[in-house]
Amino acid sequence: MTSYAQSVIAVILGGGAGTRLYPLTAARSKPAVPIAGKYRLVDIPISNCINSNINRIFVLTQFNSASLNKHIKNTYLFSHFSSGFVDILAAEQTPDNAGWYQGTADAVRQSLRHIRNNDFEYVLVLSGDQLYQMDFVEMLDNHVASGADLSIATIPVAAREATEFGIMKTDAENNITSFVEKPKADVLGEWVSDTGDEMQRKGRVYLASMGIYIFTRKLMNELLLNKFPDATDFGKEIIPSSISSHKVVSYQYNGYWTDIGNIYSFFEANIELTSDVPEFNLFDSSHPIYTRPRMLPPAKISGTTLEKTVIAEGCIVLASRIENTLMGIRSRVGIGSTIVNSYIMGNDFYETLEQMEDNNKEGVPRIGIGDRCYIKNAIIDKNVRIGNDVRINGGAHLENVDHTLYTVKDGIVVVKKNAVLPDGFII
Ligand code: ADQ
Ligand code: ADP
Repeated sequence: MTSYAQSVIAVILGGGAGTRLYPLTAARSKPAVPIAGKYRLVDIPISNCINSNINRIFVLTQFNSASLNKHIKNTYLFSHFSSGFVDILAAEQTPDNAGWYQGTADAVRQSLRHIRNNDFEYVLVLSGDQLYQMDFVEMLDNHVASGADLSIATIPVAAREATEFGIMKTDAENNITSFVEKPKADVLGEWVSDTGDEMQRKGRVYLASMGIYIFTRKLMNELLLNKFPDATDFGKEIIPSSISSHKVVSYQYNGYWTDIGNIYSFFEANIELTSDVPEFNLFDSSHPIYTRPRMLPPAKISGTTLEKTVIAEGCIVLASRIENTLMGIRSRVGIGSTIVNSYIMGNDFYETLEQMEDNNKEGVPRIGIGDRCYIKNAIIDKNVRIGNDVRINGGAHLENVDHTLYTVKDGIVVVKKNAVLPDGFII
């Protein structure tokens, strides 16, 4: 069977202003946000591409952080004999452009001059903030076989989520006949689709856009440059306006897929990885998730009761109890501490004994989490220093707040990168 993967350029939308994942995006670009203990957000779409034999990939980002560059450069090294690359295209000032990408379509439009230097037939547009393992080859085959100009990957969702997505209706041949971006709850009744028996039983009767698009090259140029040269968004403008004039096809996907673009969904998706059989399967050797190899030592644990806990390499754990928690690379937890329902991102480095001694003299806690701490419903960003007897009790009882050291969003406490929480600190 012919593979069309060689004719595809993938474009990963690396993030807008980054407010929804704040404070995780305060000091780094969104694609560089750590996820699942040892990966970065951008590893998910890149791995899906590589596993689908699509290896020419652009990552569009608002700013080009040193950490994103280092990660991409050190991870995605293709052989000299391959045409593969992963290139970061940061929004840039040019004589006819003020700077930032104004939206998803504007980001792709501004990047066309780089994308166009390649030989390709199809452009695969992906979001940078979703957790899923999808084979794009099937979607591509469907795109070609159906003669589509534009294909949109779709997933059935329930009413609760339908207002956050682009919702569409299709005809018997899966052609999209109408599309509304993020409909209000009171009009949802008009948007019910036949999504199949199994989905219907679960109440998932709305066909949502996954924000994953395949454009034929000709249509991409036509829409972005000629027809809608001022449109900034795919979901709000380009897609609703192109349905009537072009063949726009729905490719329904029924696997696990979740948007992780805000703190609540990001937290949930990470904690879900600690369940007995997580829906996102990191142990699937046919769809591995790639990341930077770090050559870290194995994790060392002593005196700890572990319940549904995922521990990355390089950790040193002396806690008394850890439950429903994801511990990222090089995490350190002191004696007698308890951690429940939390994502500890870990650390970028170990301290030397001299550094620890110097810090101790100045009353600065060691990197990681100290002794006798209690942490619940929290995300602890990288390189945080939490002293002894610190209590962080996240939950619905907390109001949203943005403190210099931490943020509370939807009951989840996010301790900011590099924050220092002195002994006895209480949230
Ligand atoms: P949203 O995710 O709400 O809906 P949007 O905010 O446009 O749409 O983001 C799409 C992707 O592009 C995200 O990964 C985001 O980070 C990135 N992005 C946003 N602005 C960007 C910019 N200026 N530069 C670079 N990247 C940017 C979209 C569709 C819906 C669909 C959902 C599915 O519009 O129809 O249902 O995705 O998640
Ligand atoms: P983030 O994960 O938040 O994006 P970066 O990738 O920018 O962080 O930073 C990680 C790198 O920074 C690590 O590889 C580490 O080498 C280096 N680093 C950061 N802080 C320190 C420090 N205090 N001492 C030594 N190395 C550090």
